[in-house]
Amino acid sequence: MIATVTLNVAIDKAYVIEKLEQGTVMRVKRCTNTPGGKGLNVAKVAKLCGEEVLATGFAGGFNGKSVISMLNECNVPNNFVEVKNETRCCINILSEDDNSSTEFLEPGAPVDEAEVERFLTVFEDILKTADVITISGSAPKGVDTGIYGKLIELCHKNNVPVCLDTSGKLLEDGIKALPTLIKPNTDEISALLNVSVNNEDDVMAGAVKLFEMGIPYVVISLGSKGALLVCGKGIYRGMPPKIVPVNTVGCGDSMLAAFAVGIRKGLEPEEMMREAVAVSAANALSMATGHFERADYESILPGVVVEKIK
Ligand code: TA6
Repeated sequence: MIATVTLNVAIDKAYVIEKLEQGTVMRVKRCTNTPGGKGLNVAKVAKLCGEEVLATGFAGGFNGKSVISMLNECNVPNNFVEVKNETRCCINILSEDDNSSTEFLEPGAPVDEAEVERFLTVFEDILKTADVITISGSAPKGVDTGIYGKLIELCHKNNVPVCLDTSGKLLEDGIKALPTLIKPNTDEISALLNVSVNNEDDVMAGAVKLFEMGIPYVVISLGSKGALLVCGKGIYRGMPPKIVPVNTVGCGDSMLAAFAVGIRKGLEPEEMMREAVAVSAANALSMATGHFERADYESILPGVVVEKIK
């Protein structure tokens, strides 16, 4: 079972409009509401990959109840700590004229110490049955930036592999506990290592440095250019076939989900990379965040190229 941690759950609202024009009244052509927050995208995608999942974190208010009922409707098992403040919304404006995606991510309402303590108790219980843990995204106010490091240490104590996908101080503090896998983007590598990252050589050098710090799998998502993986068996590069994306929100989360599935299955790095690139690209063909159609995945998979660079 893959348990996904989302401390900052959201209702993801995607609005399709013709053209984004500031200072005007825009009529939305289509809108979708899906359970959001990076970790919930991971849970949804891991389930679509055929895995048993359990989503956990904080959920509060009417929005929190609505997220839980949407997860129950799509049969995503969950065990959230109910908090008193309202779960946030994240808006994604999809403009048809230029195919752009503009996201507005609310910070999320604060949680208090007692709620954090309740979560840690729930998390330690989940560790008794989880095969892999994923920890994704931002955290609400009231949560110390060392929280992910604390969760990772609990995973190590229980011999459960743990994948971390976050940014800023949460990532900087989290990697000190040496998670099994991280998936930083190029800006996050630059901030973590205090180096400039201007080309793929810089990206690879940064990923190798993070691997040499003791993180067994370092994945760098390169968007439409695929992904890079540095691990104990070498350096791999995965490339998707050319596709016309519909909504790229959730692609990074989909990639993380596929790597977590690969770790749970004990796949070889090459296989892990192939699956992750195909799942991430298939997510880009779906309007909903953290979703892919099996047919899209199956049509993309044969076109994925994975090469062992070192
Ligand atoms: O990556 C996409 C996404 O998960 C959206 O679904 C939206 O919920 C946002 O990112 C949340 O990001 P955060 O880092 O705040 O969890």
